[in-house]
Amino acid sequence: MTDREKYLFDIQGYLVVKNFLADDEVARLNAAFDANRDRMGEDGNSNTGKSTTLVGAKRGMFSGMLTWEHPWCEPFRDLLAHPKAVPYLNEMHGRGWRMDHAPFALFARTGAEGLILHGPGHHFDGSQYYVYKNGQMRCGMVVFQYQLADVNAGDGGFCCVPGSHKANYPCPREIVEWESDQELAYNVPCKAGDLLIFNEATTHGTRPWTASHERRSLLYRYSPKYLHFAGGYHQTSFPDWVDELTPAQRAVLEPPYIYNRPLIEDDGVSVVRPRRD
Ligand SMILES: O=C(O)CCC(=O)C(=O)O
Repeated sequence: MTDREKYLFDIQGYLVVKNFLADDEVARLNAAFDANRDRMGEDGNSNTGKSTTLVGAKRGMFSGMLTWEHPWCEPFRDLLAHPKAVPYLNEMHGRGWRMDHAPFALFARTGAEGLILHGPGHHFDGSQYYVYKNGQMRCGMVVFQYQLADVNAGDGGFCCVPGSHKANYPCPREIVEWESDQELAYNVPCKAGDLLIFNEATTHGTRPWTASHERRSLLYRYSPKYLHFAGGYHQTSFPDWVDELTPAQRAVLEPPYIYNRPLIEDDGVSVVRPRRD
């Protein structure tokens, strides 16, 4: 993570890493979704509150991609410990972090609804936070959102209030519901292949999708090694398919604990198991 990236993430609460995925990685992920279109369900997290501006058709959602049959699961498994992502996670969480929730993808067509702004705001929440101490940042859960289609300014999709991971006052309801000060909910432009990283403590949500092309965003969430935010892979025994993963990918699926934990080195491949780190 460069000094520029650290600065931007620190003041904004989010960061765009341009051209993170190569064209062939984007193509493999999109091909997997296209081949499994019938598995798309409705967004289970739909919440527009009492907003009149966020309403629309339900968004599409994919989940369970890690368990799809070969070859479709493969591009999703490759993202678990992507060698380019590992240095960002080591910087944000310190060494030792893990996948939180199962990955899912948000798809939207013109007229799809938005989602109210959320995030802990002024409360200290031990699972969603941002702190800077002793020359280093530490984050609660962070989200890696891979864009598989362009998001132009104003298209809709992910939005956030930049800098709000350091907010002191609660976000007023009319802003949460996108009824006032709409420009505050910044719709972050990206190109297909870009990676948008945001801290879950940054006030964020979704703006209704207005573009004629489809929204395709793929989300992986990571928490520090001692923390689990939501249900998912916090099992004490792994499912059989985990044997097909590399040691680094398996390390990402470990349950929350510290002592004798497998830690992924910055090269994204080597795994070490120090007694304490
Ligand atoms: O990208 C989006 O549409 C919103 C995602 C979101 O709210 C979340 O990941 O918590």
